[in-house]
Amino acid sequence: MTTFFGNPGSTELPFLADLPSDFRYILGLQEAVAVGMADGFAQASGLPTLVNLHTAPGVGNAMGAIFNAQANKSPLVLTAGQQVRAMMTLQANLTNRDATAVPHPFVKWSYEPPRAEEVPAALAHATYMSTLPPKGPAFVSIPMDDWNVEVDRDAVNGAIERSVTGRAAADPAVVKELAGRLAGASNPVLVAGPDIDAAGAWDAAVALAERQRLPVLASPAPGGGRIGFPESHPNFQGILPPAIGPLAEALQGHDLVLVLGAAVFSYYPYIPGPFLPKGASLVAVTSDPDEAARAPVGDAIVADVKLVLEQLVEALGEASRDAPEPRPAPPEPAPSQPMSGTEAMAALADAFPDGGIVVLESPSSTLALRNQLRISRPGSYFFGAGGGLGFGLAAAVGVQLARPNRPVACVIGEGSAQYAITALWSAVAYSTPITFLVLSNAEYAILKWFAAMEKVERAPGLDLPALDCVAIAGAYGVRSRRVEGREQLTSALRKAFSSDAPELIEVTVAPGMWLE
Ligand SMILES: Cc1ncc(C[n+]2csc(CCOP(=O)(O)OP(=O)(O)O)c2C)c(N)n1
Repeated sequence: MTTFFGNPGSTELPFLADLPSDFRYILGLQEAVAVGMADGFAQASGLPTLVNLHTAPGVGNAMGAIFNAQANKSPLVLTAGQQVRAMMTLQANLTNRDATAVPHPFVKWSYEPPRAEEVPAALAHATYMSTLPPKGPAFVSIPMDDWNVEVDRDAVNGAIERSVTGRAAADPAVVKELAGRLAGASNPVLVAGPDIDAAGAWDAAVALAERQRLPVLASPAPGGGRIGFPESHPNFQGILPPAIGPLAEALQGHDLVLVLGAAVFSYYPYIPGPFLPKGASLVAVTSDPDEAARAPVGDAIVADVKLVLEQLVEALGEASRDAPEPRPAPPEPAPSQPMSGTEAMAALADAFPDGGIVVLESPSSTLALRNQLRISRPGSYFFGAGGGLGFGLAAAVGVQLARPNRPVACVIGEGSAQYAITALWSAVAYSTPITFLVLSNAEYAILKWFAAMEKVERAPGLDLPALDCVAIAGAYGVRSRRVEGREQLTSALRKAFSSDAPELIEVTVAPGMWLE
């Protein structure tokens, strides 16, 4: 936890005094950015990550990002400064009188130690809580005078120098039964979810799919922050739609649906229908007891998805059923002026470097990116599962800090970019050579799409004329340029990917939704 994030105030300064030289403090200019950067860092590194916020207003500013971190199952240790203990009861300026209540319900645990001597143990507790499944944020409020109190090292070492692990295997009898169901099914399908990536289980998922000749679908794009299966693999068949009726429709013909590392399901919008096609049954494997409990249909096994996959691979032989037909390559998008989101994503695919990582927050082009890019390496895709805008720009900085040797592309709508725009400053300050690709369509395209579906007419506030991201980025010190057309875009992207500084490219895309 030697890299940590924050935005300081007077109540946090004692914590920051005399940092050891091997600690790195990453400053975010607004708390949504500090937490978003930490979220990206925690997910890309797999490590618990500390964020220090400024008492009540700092935590308040961060709430949307904390919600996202919970949805992303990001192991964040959130701390906030607090007034000195001697002035808390009289509620001196900056006192957060109900500090532990503020971050609820988006944290797993929230605490203010009753004595300074217990701060180390509380931080250890929060750290272990954040990393136990389901991973997520935990919070500690720390009165500012606690940092100068001497503690007995022996007394706190017991709480700190421990290992606490939470990877649990499933009951072997349950896995055996599941293996039997899979072997006996006539047309099973695997649904790959984000926790396969977080658990490091790509190889095991591929082994199971290949051995059992399973078609594989990705869990719905919203609600799934990571990719759990190589999208160019011949068994991969596409992404499930997120609404109830269409999702069941997409599973038509399958008698067993095996969901790995995803909730069942993160539905939206509301299009009612049966949860499963007739004759189908479902089994979900998840490390999250709440996901298991709240599913509207199917059985669930609460366990580490990688361990269960490995147990299944061991229990099952080669299936004799036919492997699925590989899906065709993405269609070449028709050129248009301005280009479509699909064409922009095709340009990104042309320029995309080996080992590249995408951080995505471009609502109208989410599916276009998935279909055109077909990401096929683990740890290469991060999307805000909670749906709160502001994740993308900030998380990209954290991802790049955690993965300094991999090229990172942040693909973002010009509307979405505004929610955490000051992350551009951090990108420059900490020399993260991110390629920011801003898709500019002068509107909130996805909301217009929703408005049509919800039969909402004449809603105000859905147009974004005259937003100039090149000028904004320039003010934060990011080299930036506007391009038009696929050729210019591809060449600008290639240059940006090979640059050792952050670069921003803004491209005009046509209004509308891009699903292919
Ligand atoms: C914090 C937050 N506020 C508002 C929204 C609602 N919202 C969802 S998508 C969207 C528009 C995004 O615009 P842009 O990034 O330009 O993408 P486009 O839809 O045009 O592709 C908004 C405002 C949200 N998801 N999160």
